[in-house]
Amino acid sequence: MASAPAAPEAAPNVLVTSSGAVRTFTLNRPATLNSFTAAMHAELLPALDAAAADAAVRCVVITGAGRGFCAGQDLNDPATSGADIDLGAVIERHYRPLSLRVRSMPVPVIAAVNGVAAGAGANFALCCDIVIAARSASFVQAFSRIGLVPDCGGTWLLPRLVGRARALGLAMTGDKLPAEEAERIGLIWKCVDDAVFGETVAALAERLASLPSRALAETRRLLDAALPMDFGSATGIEAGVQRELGRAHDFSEGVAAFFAKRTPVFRDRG
Ligand code: T3D
Repeated sequence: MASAPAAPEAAPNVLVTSSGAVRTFTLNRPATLNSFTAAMHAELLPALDAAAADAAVRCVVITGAGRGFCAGQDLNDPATSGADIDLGAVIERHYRPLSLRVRSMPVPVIAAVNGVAAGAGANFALCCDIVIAARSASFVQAFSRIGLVPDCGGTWLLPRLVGRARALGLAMTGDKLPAEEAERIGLIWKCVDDAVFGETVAALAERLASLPSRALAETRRLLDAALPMDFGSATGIEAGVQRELGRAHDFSEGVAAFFAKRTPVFRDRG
């Protein structure tokens, strides 16, 4: 008896590719500007966990398929509609673990913002260590337009990145901020012409992958931890971490390479 034709496989919501030590995650729901669904979350978080656990990965890149980066929560997803809707549970189940995961990766994380980033999509990008955007991209704190507050870390990130006045302006109006302006006000690291976006991201990722991953992850951790501290406490923590890094491979390798006038080969990872 002839077997039934195999059902067509659904496209993955997140494409995962590797090039050398760089792992790239491409949000892959272009018809809705890569907005998040429960299914996409179910692919993305374990994939990030796997990258964190893989010693061969030394830099992570997150980007979007098609003309958008990510339009935040998919407003058609069943989790966000219905009488017994509990958005707090959605945040606790998906966005909070995702933002915490990104901010505790043992390697640097680049948000390569190829197009519009809105709502939780914008703040997901801002959670990353380095945000690089194509000139045609934009950032939208879309929450106020639908009666919500910034999530995915937005309330913490925005005032720290751009100050209270701009944070409130962006969050209350929900206005679209062009990438060039986002760079000018310090919301993101850099905005580059669309024509060179891909190659610029690839070069940056490769460069970050060659740097001492453990020291880079500790740098992020200390910068975040120092924000609410006084100067004395922050310098005390610097001393403790520097003590540990000073005993690790990458420090002796970096110094040896400096004197030998050669490129260092780093290998430590948090
Ligand atoms: O669970 C919870 O709700 C709590 C968590 C909340 C976190 C959040 O992220 S809340 C914020 C949710 N996001 C938004 O409100 C953004 C909604 N989208 C927009 O405002 C605009 O689409 C953009 C400013 C991002 C881009 O505008 P534009 O003109 O470039 O594109 P478009 O035509 O509006 O969108 C293109 C298509 O994507 C369109 O579908 P169509 O008409 O071609 O069939 C549009 O409906 C769809 N789309 C865009 N964003 C979403 C979406 N579909 C579902 N959910 C979306 N968020």
